[in-house]
Amino acid sequence: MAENNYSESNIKVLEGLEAVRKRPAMYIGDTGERGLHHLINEVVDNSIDEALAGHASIINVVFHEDGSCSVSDDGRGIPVGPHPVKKISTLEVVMCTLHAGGKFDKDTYKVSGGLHGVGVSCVNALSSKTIVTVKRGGKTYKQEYKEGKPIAEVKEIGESTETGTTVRFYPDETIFKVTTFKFERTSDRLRELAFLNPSITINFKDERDENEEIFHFDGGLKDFVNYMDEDDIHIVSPVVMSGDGVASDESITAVDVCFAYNAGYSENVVSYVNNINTVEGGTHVSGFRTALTRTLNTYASNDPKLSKEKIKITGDDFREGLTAVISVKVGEPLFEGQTKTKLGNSDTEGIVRTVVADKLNIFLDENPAVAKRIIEKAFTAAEAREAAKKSRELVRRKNALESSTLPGKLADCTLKTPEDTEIYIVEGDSAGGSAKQGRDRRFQAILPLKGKILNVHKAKFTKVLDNDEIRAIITALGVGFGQQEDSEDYKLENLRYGKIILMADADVDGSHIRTLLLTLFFRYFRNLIINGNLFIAQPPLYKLKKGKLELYAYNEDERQEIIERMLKESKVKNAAVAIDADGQTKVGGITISRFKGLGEMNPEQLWDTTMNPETRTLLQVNIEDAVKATKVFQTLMGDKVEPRRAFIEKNAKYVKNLDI
Ligand code: 0RA
Repeated sequence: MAENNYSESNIKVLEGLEAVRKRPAMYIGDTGERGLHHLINEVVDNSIDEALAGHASIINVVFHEDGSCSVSDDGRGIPVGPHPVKKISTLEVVMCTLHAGGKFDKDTYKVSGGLHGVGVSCVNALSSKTIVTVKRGGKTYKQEYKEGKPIAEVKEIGESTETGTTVRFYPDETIFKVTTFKFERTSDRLRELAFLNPSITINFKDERDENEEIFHFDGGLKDFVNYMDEDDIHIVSPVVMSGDGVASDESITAVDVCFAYNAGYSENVVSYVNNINTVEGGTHVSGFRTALTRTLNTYASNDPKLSKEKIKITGDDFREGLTAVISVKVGEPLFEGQTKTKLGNSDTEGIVRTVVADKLNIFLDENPAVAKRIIEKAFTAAEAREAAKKSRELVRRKNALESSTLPGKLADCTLKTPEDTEIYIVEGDSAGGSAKQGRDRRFQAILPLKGKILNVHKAKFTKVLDNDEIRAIITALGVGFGQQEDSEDYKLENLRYGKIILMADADVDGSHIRTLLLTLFFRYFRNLIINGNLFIAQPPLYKLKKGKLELYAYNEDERQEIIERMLKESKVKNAAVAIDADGQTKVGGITISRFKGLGEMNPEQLWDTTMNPETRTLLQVNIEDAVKATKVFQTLMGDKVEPRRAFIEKNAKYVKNLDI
């Protein structure tokens, strides 16, 4: 049988893919929902590469009713003939060899990612079944695999006048914790790819519920910036700057940048290298920032009307209200940083700087009215900054120690080693009091906050700095504060606690406060999120009491489970539900009470349910997708009311899991 012929020639290959099945997390990050959706990215990336090489323009992604996902393109089709070195079909080599992908073809545009790029063979290895169909040279070919191993040779199954590749895979249920694909998670990434690559059309269809989207954006990055700012009003409409430069290894670096200004005060810059979101920034981002500051400053100083003002405009002033997308294509990218999402190539900085400076100079000369608006906006920012600095200096002189002492309401822990310690940022004085009594003071510090904190999306930088609650957070954390993740004022090594835990009530007010705090961290302490320091405490929603036994439930399903268990143990059938005078529900002798606020729990209960590392659950906040986070905040906190209402209505039931 064909299978026998295969085992021999493929021993090495199989070893490679067995390693992927043994340690999937090493190749795709994790085996949860994120890893599952990573499989799709991996396959789509191959089709995008084929499109960037100029051979494909349409990509179809389908979620099938049987739980599989297929990705097809109208490219050249993966070659099916014998591989020059391995002798077996090239298709089989691509599908069953680690790192082969489409990337061994030296003539194609080389786009190798840091996060992706483990290849379609990994997807194959982690699927219970994969079917590849190739249309090429007038014929249609097919090969099928089980757990990454071919179950037969490549077969010719018919004729075709078209060309292209279809990969359909069934994620392995023995490897992934969940195997249900989520439409939103995939559509966000596909939309992003369509913005970044305007020559491509991506059709996305979910056959499980007939959901369908077509992503094609002729405007490219301009459309992307408009999408990011869809809930804000533009003062300066999107400006596009594109060009290229030669890198030190003589490959071409392509640069595409688009920026706009909205009426707000925060900065929204997202960046990509070879279509990968560089959450931690890097040389392409610093090249853009330097060019923007220098070019705008030079322009301002040449203008006699503007130069008579004595205030110096800084980079921060030019970034208030800035929304920008930076996309570069680099031959051999070096990815650095905590999550390998920071570009390290030093020559990229100069290339981006030159392209942006040249194109921006031309734009400013041709559009003096727009230039004037940008400079005036930056001047206003600079004036506000200077005024706030003066008032802060006055305050500081009055109380010389003020900025270096820890806030009075911080109950610090005794241990001083950040790896062991954590700080709870708690809403409200009464909950703060319970937390102070309930904590383990050796390693847990408590910082209670009063009422609602400032909405930093709407506030000027200087106003943020002057807010007492925010100042208390800044001094307690000790890392400094900055608009940028690489800001000079920002020293991660000075962080005083390894875990920062946000603790708020489980009601609407609590969720609002949590959103405001998340906005603050997202805007001004983004490094702490990237570094994995930020968490959300999960207080229980219900207490169930039967006689002496008290149990806590964190959601409705758990509540139901506990009730059923308690009823079964006491052999009660058809228990009647009653609501007593304090609004507590009683079922068969079980009293069910809903915790409205943290303040309702006594210190021991708070420790048992929410603070004891042995029994609590913490939700780690991660920047899965910076664009999505930016959009969520923009919608929740932006200028326009209608989209905010629509978002809240649509997501109300998910808000408790808000994961930025
Ligand atoms: C290697 C060589 C050639 C195309 C591809 C790989 C290829 C790979 C994928 C993966 C998904 N879609 C794809 N489309 C093409 C080109 C060889 C040639 O025709 O010269």
